[in-house]
Amino acid sequence: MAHQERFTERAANGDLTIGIIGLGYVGLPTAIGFHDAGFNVWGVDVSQRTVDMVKAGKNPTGDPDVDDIVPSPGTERWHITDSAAEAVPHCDVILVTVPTPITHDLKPDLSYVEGAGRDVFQSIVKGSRTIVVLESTVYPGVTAQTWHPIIEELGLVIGEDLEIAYCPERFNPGDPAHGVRQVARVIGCSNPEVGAALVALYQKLTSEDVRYVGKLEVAEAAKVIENVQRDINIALVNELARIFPALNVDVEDVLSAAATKWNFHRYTPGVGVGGHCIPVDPYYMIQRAADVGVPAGLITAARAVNRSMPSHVAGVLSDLMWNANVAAGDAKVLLLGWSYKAEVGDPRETPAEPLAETLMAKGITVGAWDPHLDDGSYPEGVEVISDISKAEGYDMAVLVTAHKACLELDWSELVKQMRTPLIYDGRRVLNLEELTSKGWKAYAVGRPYGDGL
Ligand code: SAJ
Repeated sequence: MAHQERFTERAANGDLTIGIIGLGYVGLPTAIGFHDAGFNVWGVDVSQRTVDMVKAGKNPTGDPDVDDIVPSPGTERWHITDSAAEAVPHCDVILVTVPTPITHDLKPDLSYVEGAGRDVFQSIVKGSRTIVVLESTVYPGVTAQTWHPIIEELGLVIGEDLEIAYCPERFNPGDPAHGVRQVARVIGCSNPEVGAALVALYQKLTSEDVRYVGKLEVAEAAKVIENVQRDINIALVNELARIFPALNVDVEDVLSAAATKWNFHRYTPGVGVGGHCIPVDPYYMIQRAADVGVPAGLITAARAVNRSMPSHVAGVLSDLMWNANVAAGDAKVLLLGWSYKAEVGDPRETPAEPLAETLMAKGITVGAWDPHLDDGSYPEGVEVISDISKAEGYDMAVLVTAHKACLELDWSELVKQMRTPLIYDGRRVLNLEELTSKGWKAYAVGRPYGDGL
């Protein structure tokens, strides 16, 4: 029986050992998912803190959905280590789920993909045909460009010692409806038989569609443009959120009206676009287009619009406090929420940071309260508020992250703690009329700000 057929049969029976390199937001739920699906799992992470926490049955990620599903110590078929060299020889398939951030000058940082690849390939057993699958978000060509040189340098042969494939993670932190067991997947691989074998494997993980889509580059491109499209759509509503107030029209009224059309896709303007996906992945596509000399003007322009939102909002906040006679050198702003997204504790690329920095550069004092983040998550200069009932003497409250905890604040109490009762809804999720009735002067992104409500 051919290697792939045997692999497919073993996948169907859960009789495979799966290695996961990188136990973060994506890797840990993936390891748990394959373990729950009956497979033997080896989880590997370079962070001793992560390894220790997972070994103790604790969740080192910020995603609350993982809190109570980490297998307890001693669970069978569940092995955690900081050494790829220890894990790899046990594994039939190895999934690489390491970060692919951008550098300070907005270029793709592939060092984690390279490092994890080298750690894995160095420990591949010759002739084993171990399948190594990259899941991290990259751009077309990266898997081959990054890993082939290492494979050749180590004298390994694809098709004999190992196979490589790409299966993008599609994980939505803080969204239990779209966990690793409920999302459709695409698989790219130059060898269709290996692609088919991986389809059989991932079908054991997720209840949704799993599809072999052809060569690696197709799957790499699909993932990155999924997020490029989202960034462009958000940029459109953010640009409209700057145009319509100048026309004395609330952008949310316009978007809600337009959304009555059957194929209008509803997005919401905000103080900015954060996270480790949406504001990052477009730079991969921009880089790849530049590599081949094709302009990516729309993708680049959308990034510029979204990146400009924090400074745009900082300017509006300054105007509003000026109009309310708040003394320029003495103004204090309270940020409600800091995490890039509601219900998760993740400050990566959060728009709260450039917003705070722009305000502080104007001499404005900035306090921040986010019950999902620990006190060490904030940059220098931000006054960390651990207990919102202790926040006194602020002139402007800004809803930055639509955490439930923010939406459920006692606004009648908080307004009494303010020196000036100004509030700015940076995510268009608050009931501005209700806030006004409680004594606030309420404003919001994309809403005309004549004299408040
Ligand atoms: N945002 C807006 N307006 C919107 C939607 C989002 O300003 O209408 C902002 C959010 O506040 C946040 C940022 O954009 O700061 C990103 O939000 P997101 O909902 O896209 O959340 P992410 O970054 O966790 O995106 C994940 C991604 N999942 C994967 O990469 C596997 C993304 O592909 C998903 O489309 C997204 O979840 C989702 O669908 O929620």
